[in-house]
This record gives sequence, structure tokens and C-alpha cells, in this order.
Amino acid sequence: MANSDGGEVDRSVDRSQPLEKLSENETIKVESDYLRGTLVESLEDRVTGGLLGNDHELTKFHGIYLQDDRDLRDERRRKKLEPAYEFMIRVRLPGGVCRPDQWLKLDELALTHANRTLRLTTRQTFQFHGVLKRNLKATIQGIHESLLDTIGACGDGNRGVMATPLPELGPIHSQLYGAAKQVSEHLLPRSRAFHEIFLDEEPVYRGDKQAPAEEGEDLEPLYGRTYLPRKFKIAFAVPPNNDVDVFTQDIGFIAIAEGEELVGFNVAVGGGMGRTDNEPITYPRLGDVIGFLPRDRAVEVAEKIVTIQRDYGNRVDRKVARMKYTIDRLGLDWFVGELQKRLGWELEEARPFHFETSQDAFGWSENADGTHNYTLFVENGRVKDTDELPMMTGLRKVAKVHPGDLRVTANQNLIVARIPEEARAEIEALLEEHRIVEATERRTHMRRHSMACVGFPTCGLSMAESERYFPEFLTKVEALATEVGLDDVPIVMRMSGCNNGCSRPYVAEVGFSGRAPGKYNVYLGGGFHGERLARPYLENVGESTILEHLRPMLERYATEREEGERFGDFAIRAGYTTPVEKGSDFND
Ligand code: SRM
Ligand code: SF4
Repeated sequence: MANSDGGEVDRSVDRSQPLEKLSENETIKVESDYLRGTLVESLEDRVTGGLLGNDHELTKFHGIYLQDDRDLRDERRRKKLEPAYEFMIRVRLPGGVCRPDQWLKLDELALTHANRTLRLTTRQTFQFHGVLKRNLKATIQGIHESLLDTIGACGDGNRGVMATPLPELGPIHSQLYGAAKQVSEHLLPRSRAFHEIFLDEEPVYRGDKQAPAEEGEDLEPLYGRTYLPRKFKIAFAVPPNNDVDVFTQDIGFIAIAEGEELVGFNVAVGGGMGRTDNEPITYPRLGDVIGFLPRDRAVEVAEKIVTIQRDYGNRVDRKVARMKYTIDRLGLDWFVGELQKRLGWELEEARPFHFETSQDAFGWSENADGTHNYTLFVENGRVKDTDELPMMTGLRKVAKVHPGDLRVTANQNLIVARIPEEARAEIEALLEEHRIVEATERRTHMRRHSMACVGFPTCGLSMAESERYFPEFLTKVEALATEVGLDDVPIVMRMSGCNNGCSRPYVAEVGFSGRAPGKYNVYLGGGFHGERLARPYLENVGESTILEHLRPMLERYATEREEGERFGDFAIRAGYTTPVEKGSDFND
């Protein structure tokens, strides 16, 4: 099998792929005619609110998930009705930056075609939930009108590229953002399927659609017909802020700056959170820093790393198909050697760097050019209107008068960024009038450092509540903390509704993953700024057991912690858990 570098893939090194046993998804991709499948027919079909055949796997590559309302599942089953199908749409938004006019368009689409909420994700973008099939194309076209799209937001390719959004970084941010956008563009699928199916553009003449794979490879020069074995994730961080959780990514670029000049990046490889309960061959892993590269070589390095994963990633078992497993299977030294061979040059020795936090700095901040920012807390990323907090309306009004930009953070929060002095008073008044300032400032540090994934009712994989339950759970932990005399200290707590870890709970100081309704696994001892994995602590337990275990820990933390000691570090020092040195030891 030839790779896109023109060379032969060295099967003597690749030990993992008995080609006759490829996973079903590989066949679906090969047979999809570059992500087209029968999507045109599926969208036209009025008999079902869902999709035909395997099209639900292909829509992912176009940023769309087929879901059903799980709150209604049992009732509909009893009534012998098909599930209440609806779609989730994920926008591609490199670095999380959007213009106010784009916000307004997304807001309008959420009100007209989705569930009247906008969901800010843990990868700095927007999701729409509850879009019915009949509104799917119109929503995608509306997103496109705002000069955004959803290409590659999901599926077996490179996903949304994250970048520290801090406007205060000024020139460093614009250089970093530029690099993130370039990498994002470069790694996009080239198939025109999205444009033909969702934007009604004329099909490009491609000769015989049934042409053998080799003849069609030039249509997808980087990925080929089978794309990547699994999803792939990239983030750019600027020390001392690790808000993008750079070590949890397949590729993490760590900015190295000299004054206001971004000179290059240290690169980390092989991070990832996803794991499967009761499958010890799966584990979360933090990326290894393998060297330094000059700034203008980020695209090249990202591309070559992607090609290694493309050629050597496991295409048989999707549970162990992420690049973290490829690296552990073939060895980090082999991986670095292969990368340098493909690059034709060597990475320099990694430069010193230092992270202090993975959190957002809430409230007002100022930029060197005299403009202002307001970072607001969006509980679990859900922008909506309630009687107590009309956030969606407030942000709509802000977007109408804001001349700067808006930035989604990887902690599911929002920055109203680069507000000129002359606009500040009006924007501040709007944020206050809609109680957004109050909702940000009256929250405890613990709550503002925490996040939960979507979970029920839209996520098809959730085992337990997360977004809908976490706020109430945190209220109980806050009460406990007050009771035991703990001041309002930041503790990073993250909840996911299942083992997939979309809120990155395995790097939290206290993490939770859903096992069954009302039951969670608990993980303890992660690093405050994402530098250390947590370790499994309790399995399949309910709220009261969790609180019983947390009480003595918080009590001792209140009285015994050393100056500046973080909760995750304390949990290890006090003997509640032990540090995880490497991902493959997570289950020990
Ligand atoms: Fe995720 C699947 C939501 C960030 C690991 N994730 C899903 C799906 C699409 C469920 C599905 O496959 O049917 C969820 C849709 C729920 C819904 O109703 O919206 C979902 N993931 C999310 C979001 C929206 C969570 C959130 O609360 O913000 C995040 C969207 C990110 C984005 O904008 O692109 C989200 N997911 C993550 C992250 C965090 C990150 O990337 O930094 C992770 C852990 C990092 C990683 O990938 O290792 C993550 N999601 C997964 C996995 C496990 C992957 C694995 O390697 O095993 C799955 C399941 C899968 O891929 O099979 C998954
Ligand atoms: Fe769904 Fe699980 Fe991800 Fe939560 S962690 S959004 S429940 S896949």
C-alpha cells in the first residue's frame, strides 16, 4: 500500500492491521464515494426523520450527528413509534473566534431551527441541538451564509483546532490564531460532498464514480478514501495558560514566545481522554513533548504526524485506534524517528515552558491597545434564556453593538473580546441588565473551574446525567465545603455522562464519568493545570457515597493544606490516591 508521501508503508513495522479484519467503518468510508453515500436520498426521504443505511456515519464528517431525544425514547418505543430523531450540528470554529454578525446568525438559527439554545463546547465551538431533518439543510446553509461551516467538525479526520483565546495576548494571539487556522484549513477533507449535498452546488465532474480506489486518491490527497482510523485533535496553548488542555490532544503545540514574537512551538504527541469501562487495554493518556519547531513549520509537522497515524493507526479495533495507542504500540522513539524521516529534518530540543492554570480569568481585563474584554461564565456551555438569567437575549443585544469579536473558551465560557473604550459602558450595562455579570461573579471558584459534557437527553452514548445534573451536584459540594470550613478555593471538578470523557474528566482534580442512571466512577488527583492524570478512585457509586468520601477530604484540605497547595496534589500527599505516571498505568 502506497502512502501519500509516495513511499511504501512499512508493514514490517506496522504490526496491527490484519487487513482482512478491518472495522466496518473502514468499508463504509471506502464505499461512500468520498462521503456522499446515499445522503441526497436520505435527506429527501419523508418516511423517516432519520437517515438511510449507514448515512449517519457519513454525516459526522460533515459536522452532523443523528440523535434522538432520549427523554422520549421509552414512551415512543411503547407506542411503537420510531425514535424522536433530531440532529446535532457542530460548527467548525478554529481557535473559538467569531464575529458578532456570525453570533447573530447562529443565534437566529438556534431560535428558528434548533432547540432555542446555543451550546458552547469543550473544543471552543458551537453546537445546535434538536434540529429536525426538514430543517437540516437550511441550518447548514444559514451557517454557511455567515461564512462559517461544519466541515470536518466530527468524523475520522482532524477536528476543530483549538487555540488559547486570550485577547490580552495581542500579537502573540494573532500569530497563534493564524497558525491554528492554517493547520485547520490544511487538514480539511477536500471532498466536495458537503458542498453538493448541503449547499446544492453543482457536482464536480469526477469521471467514473466507481473508479478503483487508486484512481480516486487525488481527490483526497492527504486522507485517501479511508480518511483516518479515528478522530484526530490538535490544540495550541500559550504558557502559562493551559486552558486548551494541550496534553490531552493528539497533537499539542505549546507556544514559545520571545517578547511579542511567537518564535515556535514545542510539540506534544499522543494525548487523548477516551477510554472504555471494563476494557483495560483502553486508557486516557497525556501527550509527550518531543521537541521544538520554528513557527512557520507547524503545518508541515501537523501534516506529517497525521500521515503517520493515517498509515499506522489501528483500523481493526476502533477502541484502540487513536494515535495514543499507535505511539504506545510502536514506541515513542520509533514515532519521532518516523516523523523526522517524513519531515526530512530534525526537531530541535524542546524549550523550557511552564503552565500555571487551565482556567479562564473571569471578569474584565485590558489589552495593550487599550481595548477591554469581559470573560463570562456560561454554566456547562449552555447559552439560553431563563427567567433568572436571560443570557441568550443579553448576548444578542451585546452582539448587535459590539465592534470587537467573541471568543469561545475550551472551558465552555465566552469572552466578549476587544471592546473599544467608547463601547464599554453600553456593553457593560447590557451584561449587567441581563444578569450576566452577576451570574459570573457570584459563582464560587469551584463552580467556575468545573464543567460537564452534554449527556442526556441528546447524547446517544450517555449512561448518566451530566449537564443537567452537575449544577445541582456542585451546589451540594459547595455546601459541604462551607460546612467543613473550606474557603472558596478553586478545585477543578469535571463530569462526563459516560467513559468517553468529553469534559476531559481524567485530567481534573476530581473527575466523574457516568456508569448508569445516578451512578458514576470517580477519579482523583489530576493536576490543576492539566499536567497529570487523575486515577480511578471509586467505581459505580451514587451521590451520597461520593459526598461521604469527599467530606473528610475537604475537611482535611481545609486545615492541612500547605500554602498554595492544589487539591489534586493534596489528595496524593494525604494518601487518598497515587499519581499516574503514564496513561497505560491508569487502570493499575
Ligand atoms: Fe465528545 C462522542 C460531545 C469533546 C471524546 N462527543 C461524542 C458525541 C458526538 C456522542 C456520539 O458519538 O454519539 C457527543 C455528542 C453529545 C451531544 O449531544 O452534543 C460528544 N464531545 C462532545 C462535546 C459537545 C462535549 C461538551 O460538553 O462540550 C465536545 C465537542 C467538542 C467539539 O467542539 O469538537 C466534545 N469529546 C470531547 C473531548 C474533549 C476534547 O476534545 O478536548 C473528548 C476527549 C478527548 C479525546 O478525544 O480523547 C471527547 N467524544 C469523545 C469520545 C471518545 C473518543 C475516544 O478516543 O475514545 C466519543 C465517542 C467516540 O468517538 O466513539 C465522543
Ligand atoms: Fe456523551 Fe459521553 Fe461525551 Fe458526555 S462524555 S457528551 S455522555 S459521549
